[in-house]
Amino acid sequence: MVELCQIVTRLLSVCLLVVCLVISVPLAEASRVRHFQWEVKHEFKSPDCHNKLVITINGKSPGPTILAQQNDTVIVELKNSLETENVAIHWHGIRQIGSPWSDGTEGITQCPILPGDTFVYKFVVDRPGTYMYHTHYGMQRTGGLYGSIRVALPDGESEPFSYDYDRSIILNDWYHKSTFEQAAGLSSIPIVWVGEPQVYTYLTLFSIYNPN
Ligand SMILES: [Cu+2]
Repeated sequence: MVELCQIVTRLLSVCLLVVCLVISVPLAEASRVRHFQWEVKHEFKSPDCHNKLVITINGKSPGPTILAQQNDTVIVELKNSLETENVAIHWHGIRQIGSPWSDGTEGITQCPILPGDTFVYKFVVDRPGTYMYHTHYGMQRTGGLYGSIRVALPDGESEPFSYDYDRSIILNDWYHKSTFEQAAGLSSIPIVWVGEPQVYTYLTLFSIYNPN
């Protein structure tokens, strides 16, 4: 009788293990790794027909949109090709659970990325939504170093509302004076103000969301 009990107990354990494996395999496959290689550099651009020095990611400002699904791992290999400036990117709204060193708050969670250096950011996007990333060094945001992160629900899940399309818009003040002139002016005594932005809403539309 005791032996029978042991056999039944072992069989139940094996069954439980199989059930756990069957459940966990699809969960593990559901999240993906989204790998990006970015190069940050200065380039002359004229988004409003006025040529000026802009900070780009892979030739673009705003930078590329990160498209992912909930629980995906995002890896960004960031090369700093600015000639004389450090850089760090903060992923605004991403909780960085278990990855505080990828938060991008230069001087707090990481050393700045020096010119010529590459740093690898790796984090999980654990909540769906639209987020922003931006530089966390000096006044580089005014120079155009930012972009969007869009995290969709996992496959098979849908939002509790309906809509016809989904687009993101980034608005930013756009100054014709350089970030260096602004920074030097703001820290001067008396203060030197470069004036109001030449374009109040620097607008970028992204296409209909398709993370796959
Ligand atoms: Cu922020």
